[in-house]
Amino acid sequence: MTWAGSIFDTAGTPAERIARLAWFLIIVSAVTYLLVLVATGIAMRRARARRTQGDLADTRPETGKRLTRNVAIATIATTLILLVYVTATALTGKAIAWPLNARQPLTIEVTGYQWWWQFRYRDSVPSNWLTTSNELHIPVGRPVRVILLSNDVIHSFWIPELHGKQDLIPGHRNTTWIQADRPGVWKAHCAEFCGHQHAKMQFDVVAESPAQFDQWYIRQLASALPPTDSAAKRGHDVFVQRTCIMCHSINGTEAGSNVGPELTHIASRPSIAAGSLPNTRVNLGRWILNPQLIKPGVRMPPNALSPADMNALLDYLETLK
Ligand code: HEC
Ligand SMILES: [Cu+2]
Repeated sequence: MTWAGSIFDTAGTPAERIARLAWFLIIVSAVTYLLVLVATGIAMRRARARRTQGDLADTRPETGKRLTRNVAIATIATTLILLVYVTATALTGKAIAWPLNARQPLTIEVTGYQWWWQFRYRDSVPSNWLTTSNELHIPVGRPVRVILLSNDVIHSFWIPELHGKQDLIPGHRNTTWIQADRPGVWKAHCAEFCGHQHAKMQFDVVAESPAQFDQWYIRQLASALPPTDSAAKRGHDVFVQRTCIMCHSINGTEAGSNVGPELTHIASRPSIAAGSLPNTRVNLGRWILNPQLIKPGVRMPPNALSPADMNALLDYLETLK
């Protein structure tokens, strides 16, 4: 499992403004903290110097006046700093609001499931709506409006390089937006504890050129090709005759259930089980045999397949590019 990137390694406007605010708060707070430490140190040295002179309490009137003045200055400075913080935070909030003049935004509906992600790309033509799982592709330079929904409990959508966190709440529609200003591949996380396997609820984010994005989109929209060789054909039969069909969909076959992730193009994805494992043949086999060993409590039952059936099934899944 790889940990997500950094909020300081920004790739888009909202994240960049948030990082700027974070640096501002960190630096001003650090300097303030150092000044307080220095002042405390000076006060302690003075007190000790007085004690060694046997002078326990300094009761001179000018000392009292000086102290009153210093405390007043410090109080005013603290209030001013807090006001500056509030203003900077409000300005950042304004700067990262959805740009009303956004041209040709892409709209993606994100639904959180325990413990995986479903992405639905909206299009003005209904037959061009695309449903994928656990991998989010976006075109560089285009604003993406993200509608956040949940199928069960509260999750949180977080791509550190692109924006702050936003909750996915059952029965409620939240929205946020992202825009990648440079190409990149990132790991994103669920950022709200959502049960046993919350830590293994990640997704891959790929920001690519508009042309590459369009190519990806067209490929994903296509139905799965019917298997050609005999092993893959047998694998297809295993898939539709076993329980898989109750929970998964593969466009172009009779499998059309949405309990688990969409598998039409599973072989094109870099990872499986919501970013928990690299998508290799061995990992796919381990996962299908007993997903409970990889994500205990996961909503997919073990599958005691014969080695021949398993190999055929893996051959078939590998054709789903
Ligand atoms: C009771 C429902 C159910 C059944 C039956 C089921 N699955 Fe799953 N499957 C799921 C769920 C839910 C997930 C997502 C688990 C997670 O990552 O938390 C999943 C994940 C997967 C994944 C990983 C997908 C990804 O993008 O991460 C593959 C591959 C998969 N299942 C294949 C199969 C195969 C093959 C079968 C039949 C042998 C099968 N499943 C049977 C519910 C099911
Ligand atoms: Cu979650």
